[in-house]
Amino acid sequence: MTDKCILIGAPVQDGAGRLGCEMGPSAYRAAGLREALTDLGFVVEDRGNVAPGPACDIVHPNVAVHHLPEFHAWTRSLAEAAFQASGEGVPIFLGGDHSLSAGTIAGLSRRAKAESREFFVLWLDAHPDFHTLETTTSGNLHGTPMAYVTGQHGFGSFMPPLEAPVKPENVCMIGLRSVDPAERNALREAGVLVHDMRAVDEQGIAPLIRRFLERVDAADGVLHVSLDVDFLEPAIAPGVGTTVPGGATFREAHLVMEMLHDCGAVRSLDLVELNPFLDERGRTALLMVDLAASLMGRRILDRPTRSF
Ligand code: B3U
Ligand code: MN
Ligand code: MN
Repeated sequence: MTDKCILIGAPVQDGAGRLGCEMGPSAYRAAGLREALTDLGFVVEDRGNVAPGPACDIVHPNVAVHHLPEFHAWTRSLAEAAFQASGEGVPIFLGGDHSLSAGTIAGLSRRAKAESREFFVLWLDAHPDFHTLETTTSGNLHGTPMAYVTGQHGFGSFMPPLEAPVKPENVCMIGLRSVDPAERNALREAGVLVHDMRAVDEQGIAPLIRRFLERVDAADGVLHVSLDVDFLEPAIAPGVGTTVPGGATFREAHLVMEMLHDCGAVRSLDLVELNPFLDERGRTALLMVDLAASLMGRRILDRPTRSF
């Protein structure tokens, strides 16, 4: 990792079913993200919040779909911001609902391609967010970014073209416990590596992560981590619109972050779905900041590096 972290606010909330994620970037700042990273020895540049690109008129035949022009506009501006920042340091995107990852991942994958590096994504979430514009029934576009960035069917004429679609087999999803039938079929057909909470319970989270990181390492790949608040057990992370019981514990989540740091391949991070309106005295924002600090190298005791 470089010694520079770039904070980029992405106050996107149109992809979610309720308001509030727009306040996420401010909550991370108030929770001391910059200070936590500075304490770890990073040079931190806060670029403020990104604005959406120019609006365009697009309507999809699936009448459930809402805020598609906004999704398009955010995806354009975030892809550009991600591409630029990833050439200069480790960008951390402060969400914002998960639709923002359509843009960040599109830009980061383009960066990896420009540098001739294999690109991998670790998706930590209760949901796979693998709906297409045709299969979503809620119409909430935070349920679609992984389908978009892996080039699934039907985005072509509605969304910005992808310069570097992500290979589905380079995506690992962990923490799933709310998967719609259309998503289940599409994940299987696309060949995404998926681990639900049953797999975590049966096998433990460390072996699942380790196996994936060994693949990233063998390919000398670069890794993007997309962390949805609802990956976590709602009892410890209540500040999110879509709580699903049975999430990752405090200890599992920190262990994942520590292993990610030790693998040395992480180049970028999304922190998404924080809804400060639903939080309790900032505790979810503070936990997400602590997890980011673990990923960026905060330790209880020294350990040999590359001990994943
Ligand atoms: N799959 C459902 C629920 C959902 C997806 N992502 C979130 N919720 N946060 C949907 O609406 O697409
Ligand atoms: Mn999500
Ligand atoms: Mn989710």
